[in-house]
Amino acid sequence: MVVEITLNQNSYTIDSSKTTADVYAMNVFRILLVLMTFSSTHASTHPSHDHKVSVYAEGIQSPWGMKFLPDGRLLVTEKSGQLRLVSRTGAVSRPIPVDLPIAYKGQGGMLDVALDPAFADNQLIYLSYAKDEGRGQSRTAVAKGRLTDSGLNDLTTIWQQAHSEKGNHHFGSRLVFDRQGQLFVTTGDRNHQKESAQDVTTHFGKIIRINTQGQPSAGNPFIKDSYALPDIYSYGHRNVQGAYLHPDTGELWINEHGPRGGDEINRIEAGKNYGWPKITYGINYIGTKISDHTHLPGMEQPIHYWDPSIATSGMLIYSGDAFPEWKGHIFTGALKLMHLNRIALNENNKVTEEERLLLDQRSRIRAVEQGPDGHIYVATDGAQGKILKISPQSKGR
Ligand SMILES: [Ca+2]
Repeated sequence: MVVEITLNQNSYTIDSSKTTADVYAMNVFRILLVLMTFSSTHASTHPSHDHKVSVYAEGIQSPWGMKFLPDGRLLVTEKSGQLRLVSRTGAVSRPIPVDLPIAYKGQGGMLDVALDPAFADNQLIYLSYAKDEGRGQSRTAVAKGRLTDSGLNDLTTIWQQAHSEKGNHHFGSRLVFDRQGQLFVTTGDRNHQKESAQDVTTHFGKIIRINTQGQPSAGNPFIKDSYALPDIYSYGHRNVQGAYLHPDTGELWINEHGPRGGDEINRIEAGKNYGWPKITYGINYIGTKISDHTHLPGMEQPIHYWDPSIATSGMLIYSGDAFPEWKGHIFTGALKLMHLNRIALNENNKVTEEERLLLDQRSRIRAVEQGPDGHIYVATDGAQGKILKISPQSKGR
């Protein structure tokens, strides 16, 4: 049984079976929480690590993806189709133009950015974007280019979804390199194609794994299957807008938007089916059912789900030294419920703790990254987007 308790800007979730002893322990825990809330002048720091929040950079238009360069500058995508470089002191560069056919509408636009594993030598970057195909059609695509002092050059699209679709919803899309130098691309079901998330002859609702030329990675699960698309790594996803390589295991972890209820965190394994829309913890926005099932054979259960949906975007599994108590914790941006969500897991990947950070910012959180200093950097959505920096409160740091 999962019990969520929301108190004074903090939310705690504890896992428990239904034994009397556990219910008793849970009640004691609840009472302790209430006491903590009333005895603390600043309850939002409990049980959290002490931290402070500052504005690192501002005036960025709808930041979507960001990565730190080896020299410490932060490269940020703007959804409308430019890049910005943020200096180590937080100064924001002029827009760097990106010459791609970007469908900037609704959830579409320029999306994520990844650095080539050999970026320091080759200056190559990868951009995901909603590609405009005309007549209201678009598809998720990935481009590759060279970022130099003169701008972004040699730009070519190396991968795109096999089919385009109408509408402006559910493009994904995060870009993450694995330890073999292969690139994960997350997609969405484009809203109109939710049944296609189960169909391995389409790229709707899939996680893709390609090499730096845009070709299917050797060793992909369906590469010898003449029926399935060979670049598919996993399927049955709705709209994956957060992804991170686990710092301990090297596995891909993701978050995905559910419908009304049912946003999920998933640990991705090659060839597996994550269930959408056959199984879900959510319902349609108008209140009607999507499926009678939350479990079915052959379909993976999420590590965690949120009901109500927080509207997930961005993901970080923390591995720095600035916040020792947060090592291994999962940070997820929340668009709709406007916070940075922190989750702790035990050794069996069961959620033991949940906290909502940055609630007082009242901002939709789009992206989260760990800085070279181990501090946590968060991009807020909107025309006047900011990069917020979360730093340890303790003196001497
Ligand atoms: Ca699922």
